[in-house]
Amino acid sequence: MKISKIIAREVLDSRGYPTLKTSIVLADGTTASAQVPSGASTGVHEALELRDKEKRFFGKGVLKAIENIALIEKKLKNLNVFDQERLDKTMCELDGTPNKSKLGANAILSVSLAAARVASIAARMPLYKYLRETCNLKEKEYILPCPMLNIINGGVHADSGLNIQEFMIVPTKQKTFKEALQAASEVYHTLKNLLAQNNLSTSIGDEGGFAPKIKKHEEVFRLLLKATAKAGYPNMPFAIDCAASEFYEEAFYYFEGKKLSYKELSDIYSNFAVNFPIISIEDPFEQDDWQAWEYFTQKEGKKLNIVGDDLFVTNFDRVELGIERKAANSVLIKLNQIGTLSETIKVIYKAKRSGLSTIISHRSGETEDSFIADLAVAVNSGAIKSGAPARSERLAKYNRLLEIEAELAGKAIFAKDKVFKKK
Ligand code: 2PG
Ligand code: MG
Repeated sequence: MKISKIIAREVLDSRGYPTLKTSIVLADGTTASAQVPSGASTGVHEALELRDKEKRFFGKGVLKAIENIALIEKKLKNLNVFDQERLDKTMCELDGTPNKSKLGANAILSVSLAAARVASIAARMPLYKYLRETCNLKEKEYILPCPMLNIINGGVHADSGLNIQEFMIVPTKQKTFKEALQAASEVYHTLKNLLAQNNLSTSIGDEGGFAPKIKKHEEVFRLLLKATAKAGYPNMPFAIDCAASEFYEEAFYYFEGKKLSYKELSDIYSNFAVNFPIISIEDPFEQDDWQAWEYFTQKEGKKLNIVGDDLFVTNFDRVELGIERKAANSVLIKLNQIGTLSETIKVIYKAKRSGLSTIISHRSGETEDSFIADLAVAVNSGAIKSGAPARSERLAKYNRLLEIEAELAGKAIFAKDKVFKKK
């Protein structure tokens, strides 16, 4: 089936900043669109998100990226929409730069995702099934990912003053995705009441988690312990995303008002993991502080999931280097860090083949597009993080997974704790 038209528009994301919504029309009139998310704690090695840098929207307009869609349309018109790899490769070649800085990774990704979605409709398949078939994935069963829900927001996602960006609950003990989401929602609302009782703010950050002004990270963990117990889920594990590049400067980490070496910071993380049920730590160190990553993975990698986000930026070469150096044991996967679906899938399977687990992730700036839910099921990622169980741009992904689980009734397994080192 041939592509006949590509149309892009500037729409607003969950933070109220511009992003692209791109539609593809096929020769028989079938049409579908995709929207692109945007990060705040972006890694320096990510593909380039093209912004206008003009007066409108404080420089964040995406009209130049939209103009580039016309160039992409010229190249992709009349190509077979079922040949995802060729479409992605053609766009990469047209761009010609290592970080997609000519056309913009946002422009390219919007087309890449819209192509997969419209092709799935043309093929009369649910998106997760289409992705599995078209990308030649050899997975046999379907695994519903375990959600990792960010219910306290810190770092650059909120003004809570906390260094750690995300405090997540991970409902690994439930039998189904549906039960896991229910448990998370009950903990979330219990936490809200606890915060209010303690005269702490219940306003929320970018990913729907609460953003109370708390100075000590330990206090947050204690609140989470109380909330999970009170809600009736005393064994629910936690995960954190430190996004440490944000509090690093010239070889030191500025954490809770102290200047720390990576070894000192490692000890703090190790203590957190001894005192609280933490099973996963993302970006504990700066994106190029390889020796810190190696040291910590050597020390804790058998017990904890150590997740590279800014470290790997969903980039094949960086993941390969990370595997060689044993710098982490898990890879965070974000489509817009690299810019095409095919490259993302290549990275996922590189990680899997090397024994690293994968977590499919949203961005802090999101839209109602639920593509990552289907992707997580297609590749059996085992885990997904999409923020709190609140705000529709976060729920779009979780709700889509509810739908997929129901559709696959009896044929899908819930990942639970399979992807985590610590049970
Ligand atoms: C992260 C993400 C998503 P951002 O650091 O993992 O939670 O944040 O999109 O701002 O990079
Ligand atoms: Mg992160």
